[in-house]
Amino acid sequence: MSSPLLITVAPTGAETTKADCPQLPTTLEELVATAKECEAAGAGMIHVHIRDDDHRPTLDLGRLTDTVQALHEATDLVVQLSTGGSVHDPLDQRLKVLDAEPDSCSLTMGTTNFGDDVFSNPWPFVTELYQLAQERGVVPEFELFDLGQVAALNRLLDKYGLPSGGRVHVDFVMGVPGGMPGTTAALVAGVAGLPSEVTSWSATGIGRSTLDVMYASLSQGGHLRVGMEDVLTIARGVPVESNAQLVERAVEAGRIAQRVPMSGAETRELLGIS
Ligand code: KMH
Ligand code: ZN
Repeated sequence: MSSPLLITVAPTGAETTKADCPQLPTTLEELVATAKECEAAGAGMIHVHIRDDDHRPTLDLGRLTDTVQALHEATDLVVQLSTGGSVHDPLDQRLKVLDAEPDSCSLTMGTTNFGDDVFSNPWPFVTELYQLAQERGVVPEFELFDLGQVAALNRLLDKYGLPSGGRVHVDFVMGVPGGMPGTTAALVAGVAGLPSEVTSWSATGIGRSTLDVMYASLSQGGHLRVGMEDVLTIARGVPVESNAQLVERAVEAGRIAQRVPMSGAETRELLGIS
């Protein structure tokens, strides 16, 4: 019997330049077209970073609000805004992302070395963002870059209770230089430490770890995140042509594992989004 598979697409990210990767969707038109293609291919949720007119990462509230609206008009995908932004974004601007009223927001459970940079998520910021999401009815996806962040999630839920909607969804982001490796062993250790309140989890492997993490997640009953935020090659030395290509590959891997892609409506139910 087949079971449902949530495929989240993370099409843009904040760390790759348009110059290095012209096929990266950086304008609103490109993002909406990508979202439609990925929904048709089998995605149920989109994890969104936006860019300015020069294709640089921005947390401009007007643009974020327009983006949420445009994605809702064009698709039935769950719209998740990144509160991680880029490694250079200040914490106060990252909190303001919730003013754009997304369905969901990413919420990273601790500070991580991120290549040569630092992705800053001090505990007071994490707790403020979490309580703001609870107040606003925005459903967080807890992003875990390291095993210590699994413990931090236990601590957060113990102290502040359940998110809006009562479901707890987690995404393991693996293989960042500075975070946990993208290996089956690390994923199994992470899953074993998850709080009992967790109702669903997905995983994504950055760069070369992408396939290892995809198969490890399927083997453990997890969901998947794919997209050009996380990987820019479809095979060694072969550039990704589009985000839909990565979604299609995830659908095919899921099919072999007897998993069926979830629609936006099914994803809303999974995540407790009304
Ligand atoms: N761009 C990374 C530093 C998130 O979206 O919440 C952080 C990130 C996580 O992408
Ligand atoms: Zn992101």
